[in-house]
Amino acid sequence: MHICTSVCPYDCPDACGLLVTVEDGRVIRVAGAPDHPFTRGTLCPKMAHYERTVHSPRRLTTPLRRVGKKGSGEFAPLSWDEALKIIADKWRYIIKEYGAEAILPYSYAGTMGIVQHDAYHGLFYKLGASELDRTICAPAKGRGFQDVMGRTLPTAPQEAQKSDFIILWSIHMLATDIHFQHDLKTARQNGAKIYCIDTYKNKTAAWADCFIAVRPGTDGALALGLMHVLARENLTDEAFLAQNVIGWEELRREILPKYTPEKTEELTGVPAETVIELARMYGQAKAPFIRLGSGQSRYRNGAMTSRLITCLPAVVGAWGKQGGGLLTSASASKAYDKSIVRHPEWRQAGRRVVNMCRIGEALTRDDSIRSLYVYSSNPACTAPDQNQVIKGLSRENLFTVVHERFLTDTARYADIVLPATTSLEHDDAYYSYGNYTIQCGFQAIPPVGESRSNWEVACALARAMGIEDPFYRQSAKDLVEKLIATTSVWPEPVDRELLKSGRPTPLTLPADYNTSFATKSGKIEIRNDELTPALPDYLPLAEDKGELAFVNAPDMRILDSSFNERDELTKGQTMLLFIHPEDAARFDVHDGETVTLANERGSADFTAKISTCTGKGQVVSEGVWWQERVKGKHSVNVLTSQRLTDEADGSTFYDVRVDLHKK
Ligand SMILES: Nc1nc2c(c(=O)[nH]1)N[C@H]1C(S)=C(S)[C@@H](COP(=O)(O)OP(=O)(O)OC[C@H]3O[C@@H](n4cnc5c(=O)[nH]c(N)nc54)[C@H](O)[C@@H]3O)O[C@H]1N2
Ligand SMILES: Nc1nc2c(c(=O)[nH]1)N[C@H]1C(S)=C(S)[C@@H](COP(=O)(O)OP(=O)(O)OC[C@H]3O[C@@H](n4cnc5c(=O)[nH]c(N)nc54)[C@H](O)[C@@H]3O)O[C@H]1N2
Ligand code: SF4
Ligand SMILES: [Mo]
Repeated sequence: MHICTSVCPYDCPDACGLLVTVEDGRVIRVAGAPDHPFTRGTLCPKMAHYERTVHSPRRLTTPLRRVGKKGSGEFAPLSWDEALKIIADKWRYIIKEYGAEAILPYSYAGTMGIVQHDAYHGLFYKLGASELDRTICAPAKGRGFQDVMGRTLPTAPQEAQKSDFIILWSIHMLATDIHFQHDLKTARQNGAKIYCIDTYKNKTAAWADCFIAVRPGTDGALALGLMHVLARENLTDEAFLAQNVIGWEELRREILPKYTPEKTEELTGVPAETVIELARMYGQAKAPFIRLGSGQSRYRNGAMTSRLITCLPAVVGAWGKQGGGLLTSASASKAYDKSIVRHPEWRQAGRRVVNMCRIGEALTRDDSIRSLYVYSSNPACTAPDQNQVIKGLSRENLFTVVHERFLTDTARYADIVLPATTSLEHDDAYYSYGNYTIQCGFQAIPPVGESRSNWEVACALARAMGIEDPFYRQSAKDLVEKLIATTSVWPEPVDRELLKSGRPTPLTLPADYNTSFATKSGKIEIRNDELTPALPDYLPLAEDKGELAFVNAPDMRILDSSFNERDELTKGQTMLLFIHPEDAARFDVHDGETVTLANERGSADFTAKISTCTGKGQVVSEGVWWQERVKGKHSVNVLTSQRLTDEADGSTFYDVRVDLHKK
């Protein structure tokens, strides 16, 4: 028996350090690594038994070939050599008949490890395949921040320990960034107040000292209302603004007069007196800290909303104050030079680019995509407009390959399924996007069954397609070592011996990282002349049809669709629909009844749960569930749309309206 260090590979901002106990080539226990500076030895309930995912009886252990109808899940095993030959033959034929752009890769962050995440990029560039714009998560949040702050590093979470006023803004911290709790508890012990702004009262909101409910997609107006009060009550930091900020005077003069507390109430549903109270708390705090999640960015106006919220810390001079600032996503990934795995120089000019949020449209518009290669993602479940995605995946003339650990909803539509390793069966280099820590995770056990890592399959397919490049003669470990070498350019020296040893490695932040601003002008750009409009202003959502707003939030038991394989984690109700008592009375809905939500894209069944956790006119459901775990035939994404955000072409999962019918 021995213990190895590792990293949680999932798409979660914490990137916990792990201690993995191995006996006879099997993982028998997984615990948190106490030496991780942010996660400090604890894990979330999902990962506390990661060994149950690694050794799940549901793991795919051999390549499979479809023998039934697409979607039926009927497959027969075949060897790796046979599977690779079928794929290579088919691709050669497709390239000859339709051109290489008829092949489309589709992936996201099933694993956050850089080598396995980016393993296939070079292969598809070399082939000249269509490219995927990876926009499904929250690019609009990043863009909104960047519009104001440029490349300034967001504030480290541990800074919040010294804050006296913290806002958890559209982040379900107890589900999605659970370790931030440690920092908040320290702040709280020192007297800090913690506010939560969300569209419904989830467990994080209940945990906070005060919950403020905002109407979906209207946070931009709330940020403007707060700035209106800050200006009116002289709670701004004029010295900081004069020295560090461009455009404050114009914003104050031209935009803010419109956003009185009363107008803000009308737009956001937040009572005028609450807007005033929140502005005073924020303006009077010595070191206010905002932790901004992604909820507010998944609307048509998501980038503008994020841009407006990003203006707030500048107005009160929170930057640079001990304990103050704004954390959107930590930029620890910048410590590595990912291009050594990705090979952007192999990209071929003029290739078609498909936005992954519009995969449904791309697969159904015409037959121009002839082969889809899916890895590290489950679009049949997690992509918007599920009916259209499934229509596309059902096309008989689409040759679909899915490289997966489990027979997901997407894998069921594959012609060939390839078994993938878990993070404990391969090597990789990781970073966190919620704190400034990086770490490597090395193989702890042999691959389960015949599973192979993304990197191994990318190498095998490159060979099968006649791509003879020395790049593909390296191991994943070689690439990890090269990535470690690239950390030499992070602003401050990285302890590379520690990184090589597989232990959590904190990134030192430059002393002035939150007082000098990495924008073109060197100042915080409330006015940004490169944008239209140059001054930010609220973008209202145009009304769609549908009586109710539908928010589909994260569930604590699963992570996107990952962990659906775990029966013990997913027990209890799925597809629960929170509905306000007045709406329940209006629709004559009772607790526990089955209700159907429908819009122009489709319909899904839910179990009604009458609750004041949600507001009037808005229903909420948590989790993105596999088909086998849902009540009727469809999960939430049958209702979500392929529409994109105002900037950065991001997803708009929460920008949904529906009608409700009783079953
Ligand atoms: N347990 C668990 N952990 C996860 C995930 C998961 O699915 N489950 N997903 C992982 C991934 S991929 C990501 S990107 C992160 C996401 O982590 P978060 O940023 O926390 O999650 P979001 O999905 O953006 O939703 C956060 C909150 O935004 C709220 N919200 C929705 N619309 C609005 C709005 O208009 N205004 C405001 N103020 N709030 C709104 C939702 O109700 C929800 O409570 O979490 C990661 N971790
Ligand atoms: N309705 C609604 N839909 C959403 C969201 C929402 O809040 N509401 N959230 C959205 C967000 S923020 C995101 S980021 C997306 C994420 O959506 P997806 O990218 O589909 O992520 P997961 O559902 O976690 O699926 C990841 C898959 O990768 C597989 N995998 C893990 N490791 C490896 C590996 O090393 N190799 C290979 N080949 N496979 C591996 C896992 O088994 C898993 O099935 O979902 C989005 N979808
Ligand atoms: S899912 Fe997140 S909180 Fe849970 S162990 Fe992984 S990184 Fe940590
Ligand atoms: Mo995400």
